[in-house]
Amino acid sequence: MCPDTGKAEAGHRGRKRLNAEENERVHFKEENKMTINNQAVETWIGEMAEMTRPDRIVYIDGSKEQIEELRELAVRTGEMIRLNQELLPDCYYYRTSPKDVARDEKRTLICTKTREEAGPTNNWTDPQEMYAKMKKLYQGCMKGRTMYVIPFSMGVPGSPFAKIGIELTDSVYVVLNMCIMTRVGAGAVRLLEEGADFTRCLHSKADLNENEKYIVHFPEDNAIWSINSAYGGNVLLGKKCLALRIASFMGRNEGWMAEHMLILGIENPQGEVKYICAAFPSACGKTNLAMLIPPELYRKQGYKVWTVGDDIAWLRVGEDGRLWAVNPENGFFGVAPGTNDRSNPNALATTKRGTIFTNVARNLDNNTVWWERLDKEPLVNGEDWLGRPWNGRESEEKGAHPNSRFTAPAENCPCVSSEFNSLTGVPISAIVFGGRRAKTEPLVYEARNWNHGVFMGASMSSETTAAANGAVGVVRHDPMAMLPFCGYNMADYFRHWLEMGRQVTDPPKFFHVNWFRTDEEGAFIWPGFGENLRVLLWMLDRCEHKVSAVKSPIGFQPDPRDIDLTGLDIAPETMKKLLSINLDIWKDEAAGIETFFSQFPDLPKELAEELTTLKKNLLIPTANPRNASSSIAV
Ligand code: SAT
Ligand code: MN
Repeated sequence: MCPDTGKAEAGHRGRKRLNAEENERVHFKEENKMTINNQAVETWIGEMAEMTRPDRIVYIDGSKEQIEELRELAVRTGEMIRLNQELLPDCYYYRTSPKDVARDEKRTLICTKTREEAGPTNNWTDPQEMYAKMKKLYQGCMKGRTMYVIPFSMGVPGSPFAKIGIELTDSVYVVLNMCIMTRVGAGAVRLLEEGADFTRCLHSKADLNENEKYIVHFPEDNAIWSINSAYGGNVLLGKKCLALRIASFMGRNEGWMAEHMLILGIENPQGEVKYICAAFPSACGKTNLAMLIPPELYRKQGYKVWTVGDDIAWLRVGEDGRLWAVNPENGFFGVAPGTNDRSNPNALATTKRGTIFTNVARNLDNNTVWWERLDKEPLVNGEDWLGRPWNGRESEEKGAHPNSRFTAPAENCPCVSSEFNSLTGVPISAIVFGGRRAKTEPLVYEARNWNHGVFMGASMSSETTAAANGAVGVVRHDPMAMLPFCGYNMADYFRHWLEMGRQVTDPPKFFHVNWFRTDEEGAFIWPGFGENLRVLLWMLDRCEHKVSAVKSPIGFQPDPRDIDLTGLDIAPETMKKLLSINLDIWKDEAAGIETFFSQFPDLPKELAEELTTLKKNLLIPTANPRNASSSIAV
């Protein structure tokens, strides 16, 4: 932004005035001053600065030096704590305000011109009304602060999948997280200078007033405004806000899909890799599945699992008629509690360098971090996530918040895929839907075809978790795990899925899984974690037509003998139980799906037909009794 490059007036005026007021508390080296030669960018930054009135504006280039200066600044101001640099090099610790610990779905809005465009599952307000309300809140909110300008790319810059954003924020924590989670700097700037459109992301922590907290999407303007929060999902605007809500809207208009899915590759002993996408709601084990370590038996045979992504997949139909996926992120924002050497050694290894830990407990003996189930040794001389002295042997309360997180660079991950930075992505063989269901859902079943797969995703339910504010453990419908992340009317979203199915000539197969089925005592029956590979391998065998399946009222199921249990202490009867379907429970499930669907006046007819088929298969009388045959449609 140097004055002699002849940029837009508004931007320059704003910038000059701000420079005059510049406060020299932080000194950034001259070479870190960037330019973004794009008039729309300049004008927008000028307008936002005019409204929020920061003392100074700093452009983020993503360089190591600049990141280091910001870390030092955060330590000096007390915003972050530098952790033990021998044990955890370049790792930092951060606490949010105690009431700002998760995504806030009630305060997240989709502001399209009409309410109908946002649909019945999203919070909606008229965009002009919301802009007016928020402009008042943003007025002067950065006075005395620095506004950071973060040009970033979701996806590898230059890939046909990539989308560019610029986030303006007054939070150093946000800058440092964005530098891990997205590709910040030169690549994005180059595309902006070539005239790329960009998502206008504005964030201010303001005064963290929870009554004025808003995370607002204006999909028609390609803009996101967030205020009064400093928690990840509400403020790292490249993530859920851009890469899911705004991207799902773009995808519908441009013919691709943005999904809440992990992407993993399974390499067989012959060295062939097949890729799977899987959608699970937040905090249901996506990171663990994405970084799965094969059980020893399989490792010895030569099986390997490679991580492409743990949270978000962007999907396009390739020239070959297959579905191709990229992970638009560059890091992992994973749930810390429960991550350990047994559950996910790869994730743990990923957090050992360059990681920001948020709301975990701190070990005061060695200035490292701790969380529930990290190890068997409870932390004795610690500080809990609220900063209070904490002794895990004595305290009844948790040391780490259940939604405490690590923000870790993907490049640290021991099993990161060689395709992680691929411009074209990876071809997808199977799409998996799943959630936490204690009883209803069997371990695994397969859809009959694409439309049935879409129905499977659209009718998904899961128990709520600590990833969002509100009650935990309540079963709710969460289609494709996108209920909190779909940026437009969910009925249109289902329609878009069905339309994509018409374009894919070599489609993946669809499966539904449930790792969380419990016995009479409430204990999980299936061991989960690495053992889940056994179920994934059955799926791949199905994709390659190597194994048959059994017809059931809800889809194809494995013959229990076809899931390899070698080396596992699971009796064949237990496997039968895991795969069993209770028809009475399923009749209730079908009624629940019908009620959920009834809120969409223009539900695609294909989904209504799939529901009718399910009801027929469950022998529920349907409107036309002549159709209620006892034959199972599979
Ligand atoms: O807080 S995030 O939305 O980024 C993580 C999640 O809830 O999946
Ligand atoms: Mn997620």
